[in-house]
Amino acid sequence: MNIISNIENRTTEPEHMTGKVAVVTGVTGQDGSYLSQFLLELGYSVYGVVRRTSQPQSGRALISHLLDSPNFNIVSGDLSDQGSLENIVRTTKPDEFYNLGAQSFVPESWISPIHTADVTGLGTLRCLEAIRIHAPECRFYQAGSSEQFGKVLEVPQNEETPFYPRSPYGCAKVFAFEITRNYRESHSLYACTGILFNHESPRRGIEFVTRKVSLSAARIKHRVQKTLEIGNVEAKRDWGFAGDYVQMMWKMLQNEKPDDYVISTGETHTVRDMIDVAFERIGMPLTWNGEGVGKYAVDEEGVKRVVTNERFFRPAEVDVLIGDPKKAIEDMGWKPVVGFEELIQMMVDSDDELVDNAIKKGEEVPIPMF
Ligand code: NAP
Ligand code: G4F
Repeated sequence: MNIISNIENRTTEPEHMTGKVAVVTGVTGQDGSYLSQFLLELGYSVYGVVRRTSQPQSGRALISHLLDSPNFNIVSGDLSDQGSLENIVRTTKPDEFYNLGAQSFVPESWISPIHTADVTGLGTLRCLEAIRIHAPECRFYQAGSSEQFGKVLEVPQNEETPFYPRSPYGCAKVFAFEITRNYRESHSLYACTGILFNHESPRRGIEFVTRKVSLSAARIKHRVQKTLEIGNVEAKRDWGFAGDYVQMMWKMLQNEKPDDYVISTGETHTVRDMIDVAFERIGMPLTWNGEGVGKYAVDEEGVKRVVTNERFFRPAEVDVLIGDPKKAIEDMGWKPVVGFEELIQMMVDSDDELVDNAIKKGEEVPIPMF
C-alpha cells in the first residue's frame, strides 16, 4: 500500500501496474472494501479516497486486509472539497471512478440535511466535474439507492419507476442520479448509476438494522445484553449480499454504452422476519405480541427479547421496497447468489464470533448504539 497524502509532490506518473486504474470514494465503508478487494483481484491499481479523521487506524478497519497490496493506494480527499477531488483525478488519470462515498445513514439525514445534501448530492457533481475537466474518458459509477423510490409509485420498482424520496438522503440521491444522467447526455461522459436496493454483510455499519439485529442477537446469546430495542418492524426491504452487488458495479462500467440499472433480489421481507431468522440462529425462537409501538417478542421462557421504541421510528418511513432486477439479469447475466436467510445467518455467525472473541480476550464487546 502507498499512502499518498500530498499527491501534488509526485514526480512520476502513477504506476498502472497490472492493468487499469480505479478511484474509489467511500473505500472505508462496506461496499468500498468489497469493491476494492474485487478490483485488486482483477489486477486493477486502486486509489481509495479517505478523508481525514482524528483516529485514522480505527476508521480503516474494513480495509486493513488490503493495506499490504502493492496495488492499493490511499489518497486523501473529501467529497465536500472540489480541489481534493480534482487533484486525485488529475494525478491518477483513472480509467474508472466509483463514487461510493456518502452520508449514507437515512435517520442522520434529518439531523444533518445540509451536510447530507452537500456530500451525498453535490459530492457526486464534484466528482463529475473533476472527471469532465481532467479525465473525460474515465468511466463513472454512481452509487444510487432504492431510497430514491421512497413512497413507491409502483411495485416492484424498476428503471422506469418514478422517484418519490422520503428523506433528505433520498432527495440527495435523486439529485446525484439526475446530475449523473445529465453529464452523460450533455458532456458525453460514460456515467451511470446503479440503483441498489439494501445490501448487507458482516461489514455493515452497526447502526443499520440488519447489523444492529445480528450484533444484538449475538450479545443476547452471550448474555451481555438482555433486550433489543427496535423501531418499525413492519417495514419491508429487499435485502441482498454486498459481495454480490459490488460485482454488478464493475460490470456496469464494462458495457458498450453507459446505462442505469436496478440491482436487487426481487424478494422483500419485514424487519420482523429478519429478527426471527437472527434469533432462530442463536437458538432462541421468538413469539410476537402487541401492536404498533407496543409490539414486542418473547423467548420460550416468556422473557421480553425485543421491544419497540418510538425513538427508532422515522419522521417519514419508506414502507416497502422490492426491486425488479430483470434488466440487470437479461443485459448482463448478473444474479444475486446469497439468499435472505443465508445472509442473516452469515451476519449472526460473524457477530457471534466477534462477541465470543472479545469476551475471551477480556476486550470491550461492541455495542449497537442507534
Ligand atoms: P457506508 O458503509 O456508510 O460507507 C460510506 C463511505 O463514505 C465511508 O467510506 C465514508 O468514510 C465515506 N464518506 C462519508 N462522507 C464522506 C466525505 N465527506 N468525503 C469522502 N468520503 C466520505 O456505505 P455503504 O453501505 O458502503 O454504501 C456505499 C454507497 O452506496 C453509499 O453511497 C450509499 O449511500 C449507497 N447505497 C448503499 C446501500 C446499502 O444497502 N448498503 C444501498 C443503496 C445505496 P468514513 O469511513 O470516513 O466515514
Ligand atoms: O437498515 P436501515 O437503516 O436502512 P435504510 O434506511 O433502508 O437505508 C439503507 O438502504 C438504502 C437502500 O434502500 C441505502 F441507500 C441507505 O444508504 C442505507 O444503506 O433501515 C431499514 C428499515 C427502515 O424501514 C427502518 O425504519 O429498518 C427499519 N428499522 C426498524 N428499526 C430500523 C430500526 N432501522 C434502523 N437503522 N434501526 C432500527 O432500530
